[in-house]
Amino acid sequence: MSPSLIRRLDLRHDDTQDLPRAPLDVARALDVVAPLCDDVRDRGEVAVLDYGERFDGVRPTSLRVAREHLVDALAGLDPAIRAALEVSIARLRVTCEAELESTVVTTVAEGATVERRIVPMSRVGLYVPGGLAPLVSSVVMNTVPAQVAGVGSIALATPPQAEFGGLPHPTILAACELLGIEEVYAAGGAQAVAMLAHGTLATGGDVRPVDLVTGPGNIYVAAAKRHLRGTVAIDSEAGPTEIAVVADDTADAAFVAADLISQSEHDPNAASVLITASEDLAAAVESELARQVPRARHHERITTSLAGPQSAIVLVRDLDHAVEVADAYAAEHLEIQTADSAAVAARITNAGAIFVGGFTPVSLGDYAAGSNHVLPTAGCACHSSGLSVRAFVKNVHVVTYTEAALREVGHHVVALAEAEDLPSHGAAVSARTGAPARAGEST
Ligand code: HSO
Ligand code: ZN
Repeated sequence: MSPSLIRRLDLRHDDTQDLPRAPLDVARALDVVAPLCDDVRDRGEVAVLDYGERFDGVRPTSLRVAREHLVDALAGLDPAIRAALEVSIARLRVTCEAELESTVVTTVAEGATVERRIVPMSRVGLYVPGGLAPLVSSVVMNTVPAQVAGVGSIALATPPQAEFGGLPHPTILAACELLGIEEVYAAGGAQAVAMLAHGTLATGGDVRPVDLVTGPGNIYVAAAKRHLRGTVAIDSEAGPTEIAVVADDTADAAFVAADLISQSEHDPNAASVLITASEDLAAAVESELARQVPRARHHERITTSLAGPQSAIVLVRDLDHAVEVADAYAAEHLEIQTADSAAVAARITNAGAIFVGGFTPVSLGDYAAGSNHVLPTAGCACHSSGLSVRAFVKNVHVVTYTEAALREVGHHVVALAEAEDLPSHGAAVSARTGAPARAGEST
């Protein structure tokens, strides 16, 4: 038998071994990315063009993509791709509209209200990677929640392509036009994130800085987001794709293998992990991989991804152990293909998104499930969420008390202010309620 395309990691008797993880070190990439971001801040568009020339191999005549290129790209779009994009947009829009939180007014006591007002971000920057493939679906996944949230001003950056004379890929431009995004920049990588965060007004350019940068990308994009957090808000760090599948004997090995391959197709650094207690399934998936991988168009990068230390078939003791390992791994995408997939899914706490049952592959979610595919990677799903309308809004508490309502609670404020040795805080209340001010306080 030929050697397996993917290693096995047996945790049945020793589960102290490290889970498969990409050997990517965002902190190390910061050494390169931090000075690059500062250079973009200091030299503006010329620096963005310089880095584009170096990393993307092309220097566009203009960073801003002229509207006519967007219009032409949509006119030239294959009708089948347009139809698919329209379905993808419509499904995601339905989810986003349903998930948009509304204003809540709480009456805390008579005459005392706290309103949670939902306010969209004013201006956001969306990043769409070029990488090994033009991720047109990422245009949809970034844009739709921003638009549904009510963001007034949207800029989108995506790498220039030498093949298209320094313009971004035409399908990406077509999707921008379909979604009504007019401010598109042919800028990629960390330099694009820095350009969006700092803007270029201070260096004589036209790019206004944004309040938030979202979108997936490679390790340099992730490092730039980490470096610029604070200058701008960012969504989660979404690095190379990961899939974990929790499966038992009832799973279809051909489906499991196809799904592992689908995400390995993205990137030699993509991670594919099967978590199972069944040796039979493990063996069946190994032979399915051996059958399916050579037929795949991108078999080289798929083979590299599967063979990497970030990928493995993880053998566990039982389903409980599988849930424990899946939670510890905190996959970007987690599929559950077990006898009662919904019950297992309900027990998972850490995952970017969970795909339940044999007929819900990750690639459905990548394009047209109505869910978002911009998700936290590298274990960040234990503290971060995937992109949604929530990322594009802020909550503002609007507090309103009548005089009577302030009188009712005022003495409690005074007491707590005293406890913190901040008596002037109490005095600001007493000045209104007429309660006697303590010696030495001004009213
Ligand atoms: N699986 C990727 C998203 C994507 N897949 C775009 C295909 N196109 C990260 O979630
Ligand atoms: Zn994908």
